[in-house]
Amino acid sequence: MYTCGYVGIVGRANAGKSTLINALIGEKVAIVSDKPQTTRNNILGIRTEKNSQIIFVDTPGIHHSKNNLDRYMMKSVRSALAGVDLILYLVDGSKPTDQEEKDYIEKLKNEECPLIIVLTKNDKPLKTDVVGDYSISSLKGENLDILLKEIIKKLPKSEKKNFIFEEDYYTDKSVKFLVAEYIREEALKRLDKEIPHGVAVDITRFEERNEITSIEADLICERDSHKGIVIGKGGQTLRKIGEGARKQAEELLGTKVLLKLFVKVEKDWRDKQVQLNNFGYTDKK
Ligand SMILES: Nc1nc2c(ncn2[C@@H]2O[C@H](COP(=O)(O)OP(=O)(O)OP(=O)(O)O)[C@@H](O)[C@H]2O)c(=O)[nH]1
Ligand SMILES: [Mg+2]
Repeated sequence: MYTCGYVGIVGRANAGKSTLINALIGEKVAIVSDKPQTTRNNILGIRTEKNSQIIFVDTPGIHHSKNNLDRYMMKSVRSALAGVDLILYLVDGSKPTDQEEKDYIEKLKNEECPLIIVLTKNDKPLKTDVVGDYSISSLKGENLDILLKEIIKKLPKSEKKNFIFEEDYYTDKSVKFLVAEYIREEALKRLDKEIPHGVAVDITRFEERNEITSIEADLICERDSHKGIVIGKGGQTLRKIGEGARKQAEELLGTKVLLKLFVKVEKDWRDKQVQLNNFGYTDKK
């Protein structure tokens, strides 16, 4: 018997969705940060074993829609849920859960799609009163094996091999997309307050020659005042963002990487219709 299917990972911002996907895939397909709303696009993480292929759909965290970026992100969540065979709803177990989220979970229970409720971060003290089916720690790898078994049990089966992706694929995203995301992650790590949500990355050059990949990218922020903060004193912040992203890109690509970053200001890019297709990463060429 073969198993293959889509699993939508949903939950509030910061619940640990992307961290879980990376842990289950064993590769960094989705960036992680302690700031809410890190993930902006639906990203597939694919785990293939001998008799099973699980396609995880990472989604932006659920929240109220404010601007076009928010609305786009919530549309991503809905479209991810429309096509899946199973929903994993992640509740941050280390925080009290508000009524709004509890209502949302009740709504999901009434959907036709099978649902597993997972409490995350069980390496920290339990603060939620939501009753989960599983309690995991992606950081410690705790209970991930039993969760995986349950996921496989609940996905569609067939006599013939029914895999959707080639067996060595672990994401649907290009290396360019991943590098842009790594740059955004390094920026999120080093920026505070409102700025992180206003940062997008545009890869303007990506060339591999003689085991060296030359990459140039724009870090796009919303205000002139943000530009100075992204660059930092004597260019220090930007340099650190670049160093971190270069290391991650070298690991991904297996080549030496030369990375040049430029900071640009595009006012209100979050509300611009043109960018609605691919927030957080633009690929104009
Ligand atoms: N202690 C602990 N922290 C975790 C665990 N899983 C995730 N985190 C932390 O929780 C924070 C948010 O993790 P993400 O994986 O980015 O959360 P997300 O749900 O994808 O967030 P959005 O993309 O913003 O919706 C990060 O600081 C992670 O390191 C865990 O098992 N234990
Ligand atoms: Mg995420």
